[in-house]
Amino acid sequence: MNAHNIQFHDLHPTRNEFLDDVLAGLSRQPASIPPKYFYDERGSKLFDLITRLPEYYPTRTETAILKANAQDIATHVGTGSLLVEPGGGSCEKVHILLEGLRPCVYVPMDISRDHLRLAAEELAIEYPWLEIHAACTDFTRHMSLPAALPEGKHVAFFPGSSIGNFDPGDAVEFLRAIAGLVGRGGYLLIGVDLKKDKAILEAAYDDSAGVTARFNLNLLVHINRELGADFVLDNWSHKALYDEQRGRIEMHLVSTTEQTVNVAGQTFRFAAGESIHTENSYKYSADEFIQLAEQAGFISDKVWLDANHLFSVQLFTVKS
Ligand code: AVI
Repeated sequence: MNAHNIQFHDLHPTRNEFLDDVLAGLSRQPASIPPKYFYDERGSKLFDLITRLPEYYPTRTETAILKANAQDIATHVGTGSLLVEPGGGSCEKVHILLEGLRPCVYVPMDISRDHLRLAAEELAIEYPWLEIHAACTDFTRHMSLPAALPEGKHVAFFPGSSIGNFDPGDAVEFLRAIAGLVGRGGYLLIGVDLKKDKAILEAAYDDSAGVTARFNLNLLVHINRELGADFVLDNWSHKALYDEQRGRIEMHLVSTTEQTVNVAGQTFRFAAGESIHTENSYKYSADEFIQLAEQAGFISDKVWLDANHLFSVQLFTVKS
């Protein structure tokens, strides 16, 4: 790698944080594990495959919205900003914005170290005029920027409806942290998946090729490898369902048999049919999401939708 316009900041969570989260999650009734641990190297690759599945409409729809409105977005936001992307591990969608926004610095932050490093290095070569500070960090815990960045208007880019993976109360907290990060005069450009027909949603999270199932099960592979656990993969199956009342997709790993699992010297019992809740993916109406963001100190500036109203890209400014 010979690009000179890139710096890498490693703030990766420790093995202890991972272990604490898994032990606490498995001790809960019902058991749950935070979805951020999906993203080891294989998990990140599987997620990239998910984004290209025919059933998984969010990525292609959001990409189309961004492409169709890149100029309008640049007109609203202006150029020369410091562009921050929490969770920007694959640096993929930002390509669409870079020419229009011409940021002075781009700061992708992601928990998946190798994935982030590779993507940032490729981006640095493709855009030699762009200064990149890639930060390997768990942005759900530490929402702070690497030191020594240039001054300037801050723009946070949070695509992919990753905000849907937070419970609404946590989403408000997270958005409040982003508002603090970008400060007065700053912007948030965010992708938000919209409420829609249950069948479309459930197919998106239980695809016919079984990629989402592999992604879900890979969480156990990650835990086995990193924490020395002994989950037997054949004893677990993937389940995704849409809870209309709560407006969320739930993903679970269901124990297919009565079994015990050992993690770092602790034993957990699972009955057949008992599950580990691995992810929520909340869906909002455009107005519901504006109300949520208002609670975090944002004001809606603009909402862009696709023709079928499957997905929204929303621009917010910080309330002064
Ligand atoms: C990253 N996140 C927005 C995805 C989602 O749609 O909630 C994660 C995912 N889980 C299963 N498929 C995709």
